[in-house]
Amino acid sequence: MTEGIGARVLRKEDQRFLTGRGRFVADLRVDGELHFVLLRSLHASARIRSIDMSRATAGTGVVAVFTGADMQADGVGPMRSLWLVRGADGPAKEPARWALAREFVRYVGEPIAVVLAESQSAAIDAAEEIIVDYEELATVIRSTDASAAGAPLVHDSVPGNLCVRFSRGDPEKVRSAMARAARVVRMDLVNHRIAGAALEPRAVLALPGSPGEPITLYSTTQVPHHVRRLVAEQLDLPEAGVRVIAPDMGGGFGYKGKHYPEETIAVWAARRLGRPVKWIASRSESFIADLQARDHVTRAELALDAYGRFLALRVSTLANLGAYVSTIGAAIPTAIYSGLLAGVYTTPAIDVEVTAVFTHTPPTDAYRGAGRPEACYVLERLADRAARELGIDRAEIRRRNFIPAASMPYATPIGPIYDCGDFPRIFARALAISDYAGFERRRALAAAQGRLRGLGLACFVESSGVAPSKLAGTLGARAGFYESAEIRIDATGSATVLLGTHDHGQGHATTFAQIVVSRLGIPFKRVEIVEGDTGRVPYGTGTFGSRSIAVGGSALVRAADKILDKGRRIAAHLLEASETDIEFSGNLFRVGGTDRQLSFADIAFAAHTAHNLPPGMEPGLQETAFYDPRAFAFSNGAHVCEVEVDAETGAMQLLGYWVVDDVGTVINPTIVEGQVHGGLAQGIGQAMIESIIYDSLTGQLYSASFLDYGIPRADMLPGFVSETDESQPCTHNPLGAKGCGESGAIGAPAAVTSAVLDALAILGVNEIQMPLTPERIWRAIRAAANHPGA
Ligand code: MCN
Repeated sequence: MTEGIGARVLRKEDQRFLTGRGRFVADLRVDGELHFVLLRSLHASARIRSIDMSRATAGTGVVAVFTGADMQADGVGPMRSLWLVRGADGPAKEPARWALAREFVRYVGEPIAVVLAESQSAAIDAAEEIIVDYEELATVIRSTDASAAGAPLVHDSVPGNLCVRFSRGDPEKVRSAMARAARVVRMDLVNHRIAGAALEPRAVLALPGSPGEPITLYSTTQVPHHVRRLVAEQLDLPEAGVRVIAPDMGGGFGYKGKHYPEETIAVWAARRLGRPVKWIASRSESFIADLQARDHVTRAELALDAYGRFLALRVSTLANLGAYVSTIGAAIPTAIYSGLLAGVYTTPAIDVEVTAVFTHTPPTDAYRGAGRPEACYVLERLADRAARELGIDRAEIRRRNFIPAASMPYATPIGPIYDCGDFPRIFARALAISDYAGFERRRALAAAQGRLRGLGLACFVESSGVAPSKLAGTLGARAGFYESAEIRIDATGSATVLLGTHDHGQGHATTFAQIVVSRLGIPFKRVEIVEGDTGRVPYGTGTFGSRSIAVGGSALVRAADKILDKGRRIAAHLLEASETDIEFSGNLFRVGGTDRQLSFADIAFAAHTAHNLPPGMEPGLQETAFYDPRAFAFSNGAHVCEVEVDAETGAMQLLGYWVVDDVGTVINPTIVEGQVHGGLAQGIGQAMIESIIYDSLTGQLYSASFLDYGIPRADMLPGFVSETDESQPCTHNPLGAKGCGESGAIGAPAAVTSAVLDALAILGVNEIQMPLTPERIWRAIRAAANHPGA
């Protein structure tokens, strides 16, 4: 089918975007709208003695200035997390977090007051007139300092700044395996903090509506239904009292999939003033006001036998949650990250402990990969180090430890059960397309010209489509992880599909339509996809964790099956045949073995006119399905890359990147390629140049603009060679599809670091921490035993 599943259909949404007809929050202009600006904390830790707003309030064009006290007086509740993961000593601690600070501020950038004015510039000017009398308090910025005796407390109610201690696995088994191992490889790893930095900064617009109507909140969010619920809870409104619309969005990358203070402030202020209110983040504001990610410090130990087989793994990670628990901030480094520490390997004994702590920094939460790049980084760095210490080729040590395809389904010793996957095959293909065998020749050629060439490897398994709801519930989630899809067929046989997911660059309008084409035979151009509006889509979970295809797509298939069931009954009635004799293929209902048939459009017409339906059947053709996955869809892949390092300057160039992904059944190969490429760019960005850096005493952000925060640019990236392998479709969802949106970002940090260390090995460099900036590489070379000048 040229437009169905598997076809390289061009993205239907691009015509609109490429001709400037996208509709983003900042494009929306409403009569009488006010602009708001937030006054944000200058200090990482302080008590607010007083706030003098008199000059601000008197500013030209200023309509109102509010603080946390005003929200408190209105009974506005705290920001709530959706996943308070349960740890060894009880659930994660959730100290109160207010949309506007009350008495204390706990990170630079925390909102303190909101100024609403007739123009953005008037609001900015007025915000500068607010005088806050701060009593500065001691700070703790680094996670490694948070648990130290006598460390300042971020919240008086949380001793030791400990949010949650989470463990998995079998410490005793690991201890005994370590005791009899031929070798134990130990590493200290830092997975540094990064920012999302989407093209479009966050923005909100709230319309108060007429009395009795819901408030409408336009927001740059990936999760409109979560935001509806959380804002309604905070403002003590029914969910029906808030309609959340997430229009076109210039990227989300996970960090826009969480509930933000500005959303609550907008709805509250619009109700209070009875006027539309709008906020658009500036770029530098985004660096202090958006959620950040990663920030792990890990000690990892891998026990091996003399043949290089992994016997046991012990991982102890300190995760920096920032000052508060964000929407699913406590679940990412615990439930999600730790569950993937078996990776693609057969390690029989694993012991993981994650200590998640509060610090005086902005909260951390999901960002593309969310826990999985961190897990991949730990395992792949260990595999490389073990290979080097045991004198085994890096590819060979992986081959000796892969979970064989024949062992599927495979129960890892830490919980997750992989339903399928052929890791050795994916890896072998990645080595083949990258000409692994010819690498030493390329290295020698480069060496002859004075350049250091290195090759990097990384394999990963990813838990796409968080699932099932019941498991998440046992792990402390306050939300389900199912998805809903509704298909409405009109009298012409065209479809409108309403989904609880949200597109912000993933091409849903195209791929979901392709599924409808394949399942119902409706032409591609007659399928409309609707997402991102709680007023039109009654229920939904949203888009994050590469779940839209595995969970949303499955809900869509289920809804399509219901449409077909009804269509079959109508066809049987009209063709005077038994329902069991009706076959559906292409777009035709046919009595098996005959030429008696009706098209899908004929059936739609019959359903809508209701002139001749089976007795008792309701008119119309419209079905809804809710799909709660039985398990994660375990995508997996292998990355290979090659770099050259200039030993004199430390400059590194990425020369080639090859990746093979198992994302199960591919709906649209072009879109999957695009998703993988985008993820690679972000993973490479983290490896090479991106870094959020705080002053370790004051908590001031040094990398607060694109002058100081590096992002990957096209000239840093080689042409990617990416392939998919569809031999292992997901066994428990009806599409056989696994997510692909994060794959690239998961393997890249490990692969790039692996390549740089390989290039530097000849100089005696054993270790380097990301980001691999020229300065870091140059310093590592200078410190190495065999550096050129030594
Ligand atoms: N797809 C497919 N075949 C598969 C798997 C996926 O054709 N076997 C298609 C899907 O139909 C969808 C796209 O690939 O059109 C991505 O699907 P999926 O892997 O389900 O991921 P989601 O749609 O749930 O998107 C979320 C994921 C995440 S978690 C982040 S972060 C991310 C990403 O996708 N953020 C993005 N990709 C992004 N792409 C853009 N442009 N912008 C972002 O913010």
